[in-house]
Amino acid sequence: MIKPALYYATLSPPSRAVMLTAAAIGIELEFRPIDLQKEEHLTPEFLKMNPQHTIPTLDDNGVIIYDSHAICAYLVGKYGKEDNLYPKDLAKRANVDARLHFDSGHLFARGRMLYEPILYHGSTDCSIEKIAYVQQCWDIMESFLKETPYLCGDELTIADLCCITTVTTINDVVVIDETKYTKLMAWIERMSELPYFKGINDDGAAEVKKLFREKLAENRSKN
Ligand SMILES: N[C@@H](CCC(=O)N[C@@H](CS)C(=O)NCC(=O)O)C(=O)O
Repeated sequence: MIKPALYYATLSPPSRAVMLTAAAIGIELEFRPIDLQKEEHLTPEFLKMNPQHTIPTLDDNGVIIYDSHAICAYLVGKYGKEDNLYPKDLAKRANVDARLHFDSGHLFARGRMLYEPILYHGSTDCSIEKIAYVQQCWDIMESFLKETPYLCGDELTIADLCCITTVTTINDVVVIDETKYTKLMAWIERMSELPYFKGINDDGAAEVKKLFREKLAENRSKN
């Protein structure tokens, strides 16, 4: 079998979500690193493949898929031996889809509004208001986890794999009050115990944390 190729960066939370999903279902990917700082996602070749110029992007023998959530669902459907990570049952699947959209539309989107201007556009705006807007997601996630160990119930799904990479990347700036969000903290701990988790996630998350602090200081020194 020719391995599906993943265009990715370790600092990208959605790229790490796809890597976690591949590890969870036990398939190997061919990794093709993309350096966003060098604008390798804006080359004509990359834009031809993905006009949205985002990573992760998957090339599965000519089938091109972008958006991590779509990629994770595809990989489980095509290569997963079981459907637990992305159930075929329509009601269960809708629940997972809703949480994937929560990551896309709320969690990652709000985080990106805080991080991207500082990392790439010289901004110094790390205001309490911007942070508080992302922190609202902790309330929502605490509710999701009120009665179950995972975001969609008793089983791990791709919704957990997609949300955890975002949470563990931004949780130093967008602080989680450990006394208030006990379910969320327990979920983070539970996710970090997955055998493949730390090796895939931790370096990239630490890289973003360091880069964010350095860029914020650099941007402030120029203002
Ligand atoms: N919803 C998308 C978001 C992907 C995304 O925004 N990736 C960032 C890196 S973390 C990126 O490619 N940024 C470059 C750009 O948008 O031009 C997904 O889940 O794949």
